[in-house]
Amino acid sequence: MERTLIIIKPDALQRSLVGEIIGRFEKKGLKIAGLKMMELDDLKLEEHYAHHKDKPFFGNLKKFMTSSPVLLMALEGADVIKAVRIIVGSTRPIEADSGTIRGDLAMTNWNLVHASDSLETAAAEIKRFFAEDELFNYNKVGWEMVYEEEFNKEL
Ligand code: FUP
Repeated sequence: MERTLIIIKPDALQRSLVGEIIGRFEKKGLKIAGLKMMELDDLKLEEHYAHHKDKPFFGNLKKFMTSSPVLLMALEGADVIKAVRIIVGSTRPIEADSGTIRGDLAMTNWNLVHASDSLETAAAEIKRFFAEDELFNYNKVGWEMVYEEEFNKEL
């Protein structure tokens, strides 16, 4: 099944929103395939945000993303990349829909979470932050109640 990469950013840690954010993904019915804490450095950020490297805000973005550790998560589920982007909401929290993490909990470019935006990006981002043995395959109780199709395959 598809996987995506989530970064729970320094503002989420500082504002005690880690549980709230992970809870929203869990409640949706997504499986946690990997989870860890890390201090990002400039090198990792220049790789991760390569598309922003020459933008005027990049210096501030690096400063923010290195201001405390972050949590990294690999989430698994059918169409998980799309599902997670919807849960996270638009990049600019002020424009993000109510009900999304950014829409409900953030106001500025300090927008609490990063989520991969395509299959290709997700694969590269998971590889960037997780070693093979940090990603787990396991059966999740209740999984068949979320994934009707998986269940019906067995009938
Ligand atoms: P997203 O995929 O929603 O995380 O959005 P982007 O890759 O476009 O942006 C990455 C991060 O850069 C955002 F989370 C916030 C920051 N950013 C700014 O600080 N200023 C901008 O004008 C655009 C993005």
